[in-house]
Amino acid sequence: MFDPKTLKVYFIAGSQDIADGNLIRVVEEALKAGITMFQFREKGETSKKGAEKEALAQSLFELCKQYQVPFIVNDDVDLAIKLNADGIHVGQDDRNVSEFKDKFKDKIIGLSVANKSEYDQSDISDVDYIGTGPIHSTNSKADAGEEGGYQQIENMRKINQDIPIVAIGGITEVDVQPLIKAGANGVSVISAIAKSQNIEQTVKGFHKQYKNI
Ligand code: TZP
Ligand code: MG
Repeated sequence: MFDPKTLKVYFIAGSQDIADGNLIRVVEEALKAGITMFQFREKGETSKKGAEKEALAQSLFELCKQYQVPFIVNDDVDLAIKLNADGIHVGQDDRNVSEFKDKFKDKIIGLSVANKSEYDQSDISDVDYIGTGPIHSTNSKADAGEEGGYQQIENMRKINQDIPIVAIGGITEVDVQPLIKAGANGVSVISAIAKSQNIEQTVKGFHKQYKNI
């Protein structure tokens, strides 16, 4: 059974998101500080490909195991299967969940669902959580679409009262409480952690926000 608490401080990153490219160091610091899930999202022109990508994924997966934090692969279903990763996250334009769900029976399946029309065209019966955003503007994804604010989460929560929802897009710790009030189960971030000058403080700052809810 998927535990929605793993969505609380969900860190997403690829080497393209790290100033000096040292993703392993950043993920290790984030794990030490208490991230609750990690998604390997190696994307774009400068990203690693092929064997190099696989080796990086393997190293990050091993690190996540040490901290007992689920390791999720973005988009690359074949890589997730090959590594026996803890889960996969796909978007609306990626492979359809129905094509691979049988290979992820005891694993985590995440799907990006931004609005009602995307929700209506998605079969969420095998999906463990949905990612909804962008809440704010973001520099981390070129085609992120229009920002929906906290209302976007409220709208999604009205459509489905049960599905675990993680908010995404330009999120910092000040957003945690309003997003949880709007119906999210957690927050997912790239730059807040990837570009932080003090990863420990940033991750702990996110956790603190959940204390007064
Ligand atoms: N999907 C919607 S917004 C986004 C993704 C992957 C990027 C989130 O990154 P950041 O830096 O936390 O805005
Ligand atoms: Mg995708």
